[in-house]
Amino acid sequence: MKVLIVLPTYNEAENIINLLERVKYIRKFFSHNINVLVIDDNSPDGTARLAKEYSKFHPWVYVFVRRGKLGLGSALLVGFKYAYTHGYDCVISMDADLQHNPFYIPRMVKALSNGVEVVVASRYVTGGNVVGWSLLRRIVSLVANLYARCLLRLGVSDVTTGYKCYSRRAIAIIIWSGIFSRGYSIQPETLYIINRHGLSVSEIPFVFVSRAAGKSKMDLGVILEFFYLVPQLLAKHKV
Ligand SMILES: Nc1nc2c(ncn2[C@@H]2O[C@H](COP(=O)(O)OP(=O)(O)OP(=O)(O)O)[C@@H](O)[C@H]2O)c(=O)[nH]1
Ligand SMILES: [Mg+2]
Repeated sequence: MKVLIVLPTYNEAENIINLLERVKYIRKFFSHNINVLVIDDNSPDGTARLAKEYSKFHPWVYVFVRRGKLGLGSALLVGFKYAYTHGYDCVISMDADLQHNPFYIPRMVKALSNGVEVVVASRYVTGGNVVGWSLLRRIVSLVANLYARCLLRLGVSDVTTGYKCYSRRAIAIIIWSGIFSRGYSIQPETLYIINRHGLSVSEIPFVFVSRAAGKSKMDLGVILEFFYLVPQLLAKHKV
């Protein structure tokens, strides 16, 4: 099985090498071939330069730099298209800030091999958790999650997590359906598309840790955009 990790980055210079080293460790013990595609939006802190340096000595790392900050959703879509056209069987979307521990990758890929089309690393199932978030951040996340879940009628506990594993078939359907979100609403959007097409989804418990380094790109604008865009997904994906 050919696995691609899609890593969108914006100002993650303090995290990127640490994360790639963790992936390197997992690769040693994993029977499948794992590559990484970093999609950087020309981060002013030099994330792309660091990733490119690393890729010179680690040929399983590819780096794609876009001209400016074009959004998380559009970065993921670039990664999905790359994975599809390059024949990957399985695609993992992951944040580059060490909140998504690569330790979960083998478990996610195994769940996918058992016939599921999408595996969600879920903070909100038994055994999952969020460590280190303020009360306000927890409330915002829970409300956003509940809002998207109810509006889109998704049977998944955690619809806002960015840590997911997709089969080739799921990726093909997502690309074919088109992604409307430029930003964070891509997380429920991919699940909505998958649900509309009747593909199976499973969740594994996942412990999310708050950022140790670098700045969050989540701000009030991003949150408001999320709440504004989610209802529009209903009209965009009618199938
Ligand atoms: N290429 C690209 N990556 C982005 C963009 N916005 C965010 N990212 C990356 O997407 C991932 C998620 O963004 P975060 O800022 O960590 O969002 P979050 O995890 O919801 O928020 P925190 O918990 O505060 O970290 C990180 O790897 C970011 O660097 C963007 O516009 N373009
Ligand atoms: Mg993050």
